[in-house]
Amino acid sequence: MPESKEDQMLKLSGEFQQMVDEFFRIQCRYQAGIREVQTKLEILDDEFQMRHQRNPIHHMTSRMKTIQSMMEKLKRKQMPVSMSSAVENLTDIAGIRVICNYIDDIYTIANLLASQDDIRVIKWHDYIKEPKPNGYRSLHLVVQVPVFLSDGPTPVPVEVQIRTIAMDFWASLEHSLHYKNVDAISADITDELTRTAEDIARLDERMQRIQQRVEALHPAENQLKL
Ligand code: 0O2
Repeated sequence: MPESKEDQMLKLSGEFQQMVDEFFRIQCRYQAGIREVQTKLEILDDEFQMRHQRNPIHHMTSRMKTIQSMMEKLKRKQMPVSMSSAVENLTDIAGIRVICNYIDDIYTIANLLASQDDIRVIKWHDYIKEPKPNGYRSLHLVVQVPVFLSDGPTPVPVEVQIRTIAMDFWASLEHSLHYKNVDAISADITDELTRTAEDIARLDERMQRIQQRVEALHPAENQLKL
């Protein structure tokens, strides 16, 4: 006899509940990964401030991907839709966004983080040197950090997106425009958005040059030797 609609619904809600339970079990591990990496970034920022009298990091945000967003991504990638599949196949369940003041700061922070002994870089994607066709710019890393739990160290992947304030301004607005009405955006609006991203990239380069000129005025003061 074929399963009734009620039975199918019950089965589905049971499977969903199982997924939610598993999500809460793994959440603690990924949150710990975020805290480990965020602390490393804060320490690097503090040390840079002490040496150079300025902070390379403007601010940071972090997030855990929602169950819905994980399942959508797995479906899109034609992978099994389950929590164990998410853990196995997705490297952006835990994410940190680092907003830097200048372009050079992005690479300084990324290289210092990547060179730490307990960090393993599993992805380095430079959308600044090679922007996406729509103009999106950002440096994306996925780093694996050990999290020390009661049963020993567990490597946890954390996606770190590093970009300037200007790149973030564009990405946030572009994201919200698409979120509002994805189908109605015409080609000329898309082109205009891409041109805006290029204007913003030029502004970032000008700000970087101004910063370098200012730094050159007082090199000794700006390089505190420890
Ligand atoms: P959310 O909620 O931000 O996480 P991969 O993970 O490498 O298999 P994927 O997911 O395509 O493949 O990786 P990619 O392109 O390196 O990075 C995806 C994330 O970068 C997105 O996350 C966005 O946060 C950001 N991003 C990438 N392209 C764009 C873009 O064109 N515009 C904006 N505003 N952001 C972008 P998610 O998964 O979309 O969601």
